Formats: sequence, C-alpha cells, structure tokens
Amino acid sequence: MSFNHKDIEAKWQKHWEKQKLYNAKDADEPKEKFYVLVEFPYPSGDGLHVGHCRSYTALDIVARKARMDGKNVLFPIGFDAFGLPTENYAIKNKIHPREATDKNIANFTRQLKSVGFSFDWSRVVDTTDTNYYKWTQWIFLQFFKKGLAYQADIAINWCPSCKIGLANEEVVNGGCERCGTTAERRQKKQWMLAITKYAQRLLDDLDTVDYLPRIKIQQQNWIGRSEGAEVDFDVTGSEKKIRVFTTRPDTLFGCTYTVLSPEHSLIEELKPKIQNWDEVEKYISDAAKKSDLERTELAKEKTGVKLKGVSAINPVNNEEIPIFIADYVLASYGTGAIMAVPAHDERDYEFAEKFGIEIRKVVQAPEGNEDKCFTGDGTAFNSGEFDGLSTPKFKKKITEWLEKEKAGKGTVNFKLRDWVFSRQRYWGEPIPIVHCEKCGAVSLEEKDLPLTLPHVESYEPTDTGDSPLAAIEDWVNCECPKCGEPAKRETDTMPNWAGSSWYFLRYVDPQNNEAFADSEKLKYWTPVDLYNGGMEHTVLHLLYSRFWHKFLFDEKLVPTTEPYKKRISHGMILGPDGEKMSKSRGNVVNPDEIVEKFGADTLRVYEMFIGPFDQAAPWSEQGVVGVRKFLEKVWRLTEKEIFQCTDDKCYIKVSREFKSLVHKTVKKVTEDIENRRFNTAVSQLMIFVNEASKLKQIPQVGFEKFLTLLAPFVPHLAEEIWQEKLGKESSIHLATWPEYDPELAKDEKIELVIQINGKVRNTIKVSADIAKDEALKLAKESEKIQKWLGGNEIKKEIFVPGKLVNFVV
Ligand code: ANZ
Ligand code: ZN
Repeated sequence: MSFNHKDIEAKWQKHWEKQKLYNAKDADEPKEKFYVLVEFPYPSGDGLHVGHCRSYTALDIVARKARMDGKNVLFPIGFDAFGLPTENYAIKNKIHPREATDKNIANFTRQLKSVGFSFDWSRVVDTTDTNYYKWTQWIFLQFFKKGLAYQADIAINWCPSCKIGLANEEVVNGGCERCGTTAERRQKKQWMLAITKYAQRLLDDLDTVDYLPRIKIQQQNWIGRSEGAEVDFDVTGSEKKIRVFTTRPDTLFGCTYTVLSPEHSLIEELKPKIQNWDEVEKYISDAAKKSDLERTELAKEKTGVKLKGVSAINPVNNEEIPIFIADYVLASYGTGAIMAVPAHDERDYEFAEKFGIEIRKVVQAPEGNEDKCFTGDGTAFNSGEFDGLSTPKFKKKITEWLEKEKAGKGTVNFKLRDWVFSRQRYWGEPIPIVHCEKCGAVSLEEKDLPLTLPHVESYEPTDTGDSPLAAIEDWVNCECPKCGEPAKRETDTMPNWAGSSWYFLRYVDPQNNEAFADSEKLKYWTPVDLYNGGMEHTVLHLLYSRFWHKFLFDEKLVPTTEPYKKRISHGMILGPDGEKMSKSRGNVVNPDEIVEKFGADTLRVYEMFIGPFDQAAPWSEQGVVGVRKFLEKVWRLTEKEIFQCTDDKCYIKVSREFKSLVHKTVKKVTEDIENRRFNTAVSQLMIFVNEASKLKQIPQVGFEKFLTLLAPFVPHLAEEIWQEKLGKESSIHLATWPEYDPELAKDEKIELVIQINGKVRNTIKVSADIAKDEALKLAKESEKIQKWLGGNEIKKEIFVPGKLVNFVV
C-alpha cells in the first residue's frame, strides 16, 4: 500500500496556509524569539534549484523544531530580483524586466510552496518593489549625507561583453563573474561606498560572532590587514619624494631599487627629467590592458622599464638607487610604489635577476636556513647599527627611527577596496541623486522617494557605457532640489548587492511606510540567530551586509553592531555525474519533477540524507527511490495495531529495548538537528522504522514521539498520520518536541577489537551501534595502531559490526 503524496501534500499545504500556522507573532509575544534566515533566491527564469531546496529544507527543519521547542520563530522568504540575468533575459525575449520578474516570482512562489517550507508568507519582500527600494534609496541617502557615498573617477574593471563596470569581487580569475570575458580597465566616474572606513571593525567584530571558521578566514583574508611602514625616498634633482609601503621596513638596507606602478602620478611629474620617455609611455599603455591578476601572478615573467635620468635615495644609507616602473606593482594597493629587496622578496628577486640588479642579503635565516631568497624572519646583518636585531625588534626600531628622521611612519594597510556602487544598467534601483551645475551632486529629498524606474523601450546597454536611462530625456532632465535650476538625474543604478544588504531588516516589519522597520520590532527580532548561505557569498553579500549594518548601527537605526549571530554554509548538490549542475551539461535536476513523481516529503528527506550538510554531494535517483521506500514503510506502520495507553508502562507489552530505542532516537535526532547532522538524524529515524516494522503492535506514546521527530523532515505525511490516523485535533507542527530519559538513551558500550593482519593490536571502547566509517576512523587514530601501522599502506579494511576492525597491510 503506498500513500498518495499528491493529495496529502496539497491538502495540508492549503490547510496550514489557511491557519497561518507559520506566521511569526509580533514583538509583544512573551515567547523567546528565534530568527532563522536563508538567503533569498534570485528569481531567475530557470526556476528553483535543488540546491535552494537543500539549504531551505535544512533551515526549515531547524525552524520547525524551534517552534516545537516553544519559540516564537521568524522564518521569512523574499526575492532578490534586480540584476543582470533578468535584464539580459528581457532583452533577449523582448519582454519588460518587470513582467519577467513578476512571472519568475510567481513561479518560484509556487515551487517553494510545493516543497512545504514553513516560511511566513505574510512577510515576503521583493527588492524590485517600489515600497522596498524606496528604503534602499533612503539608506543610500544616509550614506551620502555622511560622506560615505561619493563619486570618484577611477579605473574600474569593465566587462566588454556585459558592458558593465564590475566590483573587484565580481572579477573571478581576471574575468567577468557572469560571462567569463576578460575584464578590462576603464576610467569612469562611479559612485563608491566607503566600506574601507569600516575595515578594522569588520575584522575585529568577527570575534563577536559565531561563523564557521572557513567563513571567518575568508573574510579576514579579503579584508587583508597588513601592518608595516611608509617610507619616503628622495628623488635626485627633484623636490618630489617616492612614498612606498612595506611590511618589511627591517630590510631597508637590502633595498637596491624602487618601483612605481605604471599608473603612478609621479611618472608624469618626472617626465621632463626622464630620458627614455617613449619607452616609458609604451610600457604604461601596455600595462593598462592587463588585469591586476595577470600582473601580480607570481609565475608571470617580470617586465619593467628603468626611468633613465632620475634615481631615488635610500634614507637609511643615502645610497642612490634606480627607479623602475613595473606592472607587478599595483596602483591600487598601499602607495602604488615599493622599495624592492631582491634578497628577501621573491618577485623582487626574479626582477633583479632579469635586470641585473644587486641582490643584497640583510636577514640571516635561523639555523643557516640558506635560501637564495629568504622571506622569513631572522636576524639582521649588513644593516649598520641595527645588526643583530631580530626581525620583529628591528621593525619596531626602524619605524621609530623613520619617524624621528621624518622619513616615514608606521602604518596599516588593507586589501579591501571601497565598493564600486554604480552600474550602467537599467534593472536596478535608481540612485536618488541630481547633478546640478551650480550645486553639484544633490540628494533627492526623502519625501520624494521612491525615485521609480521609468518605463523604457530598450534596455540594450550602450557602447558609450552609459546606462539606458541616459536616453530618456524627460526623466533625466529635472529641477535641482536645492536651487530649482534645470539639472540632470544620475542615470547609473545600484548593484544587485544593494537590496540584499538589508533585506533581513525589512522582514521584521515589511509593510512599514514610515521607516524601513519599526525600532521596537528591530529590538525584538534582531540579530538574526542563524543564517545559512552559499560559500560564494562570503566576501560579497556577507561583508556588504555587515558593513551596511554597522553603518545603520552608527546612525542609531539598528540596535546591534552585527546583523547575524551565527553563519553556516551548505555544500553544493552536484549533478548525477558529479559535476556542477548546468544547463549546458544537461545534468540539472528539476525539483518540480521530484515533487510530482515522489513527493515533497521524499525530496526533503533525500536532500538531508544525501550526505553531511556542509559537503558537496552528487544527486542519485536511486537514493530518491530509497527514501520514498522509507516513507512508505512509515506509512505502513499505521496499518499495525497502535495501542493506546497513557504512560510509559505500556512499553512492557512490547519490549524494553523498544522503549530504549524510542529514547535513543529522541536524543539522537535532537542533538543531530542542533548540530546540523541532518543525514545521521535521518539514519536514526530509519533505524527506528526498521525496528518498529518488526513489531505487531506499537505503543502510541512511542509512535507519537517518533512522529513529532519526523515532522520537521516530513511535514505532510507526519501531519496526515497525526490527524487522520491518530485522530489528533490540532496540527503536529504545534506539538511539543519530545524529551528523553538520559538513562534509557544511553549508548551501550562495547570493546571494539582492532587487528592488523589478523593479530589483535588494540581495543577501544565505543558505542555498540558504531557505524563502519566512524569505527575505522577511530581505529586508525588510536596511537597504538598508528605505531603498528608505521606508515604502511592499508590494503584492506574489514569491519564486523559490534565486534572488530581488521586492517590488512
Ligand atoms: C619591501 C619588502 C621586503 C617587502 C621584503 C616584502 C618582503 P602584503 O603583506 O600583501 O601587504 N607591495 C607593497 N605595495 C605594493 C603594490 N602596490 N603592488 C605590489 N606589491 C606591493 O604585502 C606588502 C608587501 O608587498 C610590501 O612589503 C611590498 O614589498 C609589496 F623582504 O616591501 B615589501
Ligand atoms: Zn542646484
């Protein structure tokens, strides 16, 4: 007998929606709040991805359990709908991006509902809704008022194919993140957000949040803090100085040349003195064509040109040294100039070898660790009065000396750059600024927000690099809000990352017209307690939204310094071939088909069972079938006699082991959900069902506990059994999470024997039902076994459950 998933799922989805079962209560609720957040999807034309379902199911389980634990849960959803894919789709299919977005959102909504996620649908946000982006624009104006949104004429990364400026974060391996075309450099006037002003706090406050270690590390590396010094080198026959940034001021005595980046402004200033200007000019124009990545790659052959007719003076020994321009020095980092120390820096070493420049050692490696280019810490020599100092001590001393001599100072540098906030495209939030000849860049008044996107006929990007908005004269031409004279609107729009930088705040109070959210509601709900999302968003969305949040905190508009208390990440679901799913590979699994054929409950359990939540896993149709069979087995349990009795004593009728299994299952599933081991929670539920299937009669107390554990994973089927088979009058999702007796849930321990080539070499105490992988792992890790193995390769691993492990070497 199989169950009819289509009827069951549709029936309960309708029922829950009517009951508003999953709507969060507002701030006056006495219950403890719990805010669970998933990254809202980009509603692309491709529809929901099984990868969305993995993340959403996992947090749905967490949210459902939290409700059963008695918490007031906020588990919202929305749509991050501005951006290029929709605009490109609209261009190609000749439909308005608004229309395309509405269509895609409707499709996503249908799909999300069909999987039975317990989202609070009364709080949906859509970043392209004027009631939403009004506040995105409003926040931008607060940045502008504080001078943190500013315009700059800068070299930006430009994708010649998408015809769009790219933030550094959007350039992957030198190419456009979306289409892969090699990014070029272009000078353009851009709106910028001063995220670098927050660099230190973004770094420091990582200590106050609970993020996965790999997420923290990625953010730290991206922010890239370097301590060092700036040192001024005089230029011969000139008033000008070359200011360099170095993390190794202790190597100053080994500096044998200096390098300016090809974009350095000093080059133009020194032009009258430079004797080989033609050569210099050619080198500069060649360098402009290369991306930063190409230029800094260690393996790349070093190139450069010596500036003939000028030299620099090393302040520590007054030595005259050559000045080069070379593209391995970037304009955008430090001061755009370096002091080169070939003996202790690899890139300088290569360069010096090629150009025949002196390589002078000044750091003695410890224990004669003789390398041709030693880059570590050591002891100074060839460094005058500083000889004998250790690297850290020398750094401190020389920095003091530089400050005393007014030849430099200690300083800190960050890799993080200000955020390029302009996009020359249509489908984004208009930047609410007017350009007036007299008053300059003037902000719209808050009462004039939202500044809505005008309807246009053509969204084609222009070759001039201007936004399509620039062509709509009656929109562009306006009055200056300050002086009333004719003025022009800003025609750039915001990047896709704008709307997602604060959406979690809007969920708290999505209909508010007076503020982006009510402050009492913010106080109750924020910060987000648990946030899950893709690793690919660690340095973009996650850092941007932390930055906005800190700014809003400084403006006293949000109550916490950090937006998210805890951040976790899921692994990707790969195609059945083990490759990333993509249309071109033809290995995409459509969740609609799985829901249709096997049911949402099966899809959910399968995606949890597929493997450890944080690791990538390939799709397997066979696995889906297996999970469906498991659910049918659950269904068949209801055909047994489920006998009622009021207390635990009724287990006696069945067996004591079964009672213990119930308590063990409660313990395991509880702990596994808390630690996001969804796959092993499912395994335990399967063990329970296998055992229960062997019984003729099942005590209802145990069965009910099992059903409540099952409910977050299998919400529809559990509800059907709960209400229709057990005759309960209210939803299982309002039931209380079961408790367990620790005594009964205790694992039985056994002595696991570990053999090598059949000889007993050790025993370890483990739980009786230890799984193979775990047993092998513990066996290998045991010290005695490591000794016996002595690095020999294991040819075969044998596991006898509950008894022994044998390694054949
Ligand atoms: C002299 C020196 C000697 C350096 C030595 C290193 C080792 P991080 O740690 O990433 O901050 N540098 C400075 N500005 C640069 C630029 N615009 N483009 C390319 N390289 C630049 O790196 C700082 C080091 O990178 C600096 O310290 C400088 O080289 C180089 F034994 O100065 B160092
Ligand atoms: Zn004006």
